[in-house]
Amino acid sequence: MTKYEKHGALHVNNKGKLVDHNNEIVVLHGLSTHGLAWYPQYINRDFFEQMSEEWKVDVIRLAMYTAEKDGYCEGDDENKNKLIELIDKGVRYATELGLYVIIDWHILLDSNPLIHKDEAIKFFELMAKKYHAYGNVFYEICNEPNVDCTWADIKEYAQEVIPVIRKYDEYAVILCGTPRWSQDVDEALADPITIDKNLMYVLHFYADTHKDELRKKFEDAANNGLPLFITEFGCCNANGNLDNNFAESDKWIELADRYNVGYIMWNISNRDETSASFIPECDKTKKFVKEDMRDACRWFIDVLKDHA
Ligand code: IDC
Repeated sequence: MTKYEKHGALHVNNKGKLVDHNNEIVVLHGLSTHGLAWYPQYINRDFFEQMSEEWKVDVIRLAMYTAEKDGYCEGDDENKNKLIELIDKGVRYATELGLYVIIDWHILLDSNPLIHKDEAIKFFELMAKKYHAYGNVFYEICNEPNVDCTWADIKEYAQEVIPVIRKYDEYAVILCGTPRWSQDVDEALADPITIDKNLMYVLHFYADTHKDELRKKFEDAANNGLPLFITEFGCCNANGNLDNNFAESDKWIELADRYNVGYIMWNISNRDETSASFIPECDKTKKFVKEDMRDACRWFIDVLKDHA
């Protein structure tokens, strides 16, 4: 039985934990796609089934870039429709297989979510209209605000996007990125968003770059009841490449587990980079075996199995 089959729709309780209707804590673990436009081939049912049944993934994050490479806000309507269809497929397979699924508005090059706020509002209105009856869908409204984007900017954006989602979808959990590539959860803690209770704040780490200093921020926020979700992490450098650091990765896993915070690994692709799940020579899209995988993917499957 999958976690979704067991626990159904989740919400954030008054202690900042993700819980089911019995107030039982539910911690989700899974994988993130690379950009949907970059690697659409991995959105297939057989692979989702393997992730669920063999790898013990509970949640899949559908990362849709807004700016980079056929990003949602850069391309034409045809491109938009292609991306919407991919999300639809991803949500459908996840639902059929009893998985939770995150629809991720993946800002990055467009460092401030206010840049594409109007597009985001239209997008999330459409998503919420489509998926409001699904208990397994989460909305991640801005991946990683960065450079000079402030918490005030993010808050302004969130306060406009959240009510649009809530107009159609009363219950889904909403995930909100934080400043400096989703690290500065201390700023969210100091000045939280108060218009919605079913909201979690996003922290991302790349274990060979982000160490004790970021773990301290995580811990302070968690100890103060801030709802946290690690919707993206890597074992390597923050550029998604260079060396893995499994000793630091283990410290992060231990910490997240201690606070019952879920985590999702970047990325499902065979791109020539350390954070990719599969080696570049592997052009399969399903039925993966150990030899197809990079080190971090193998490491994470062991983590997932330990947690299942
Ligand atoms: C990276 C991809 C890489 C791509 C790049 C685009 O791994 O293939 O060329 O984005 O700019 C993040 C981002 C995530 C990054 C990842 C690694 O959310 O989009 O993916 N990363 O750099 N935050 C920290 C690291």
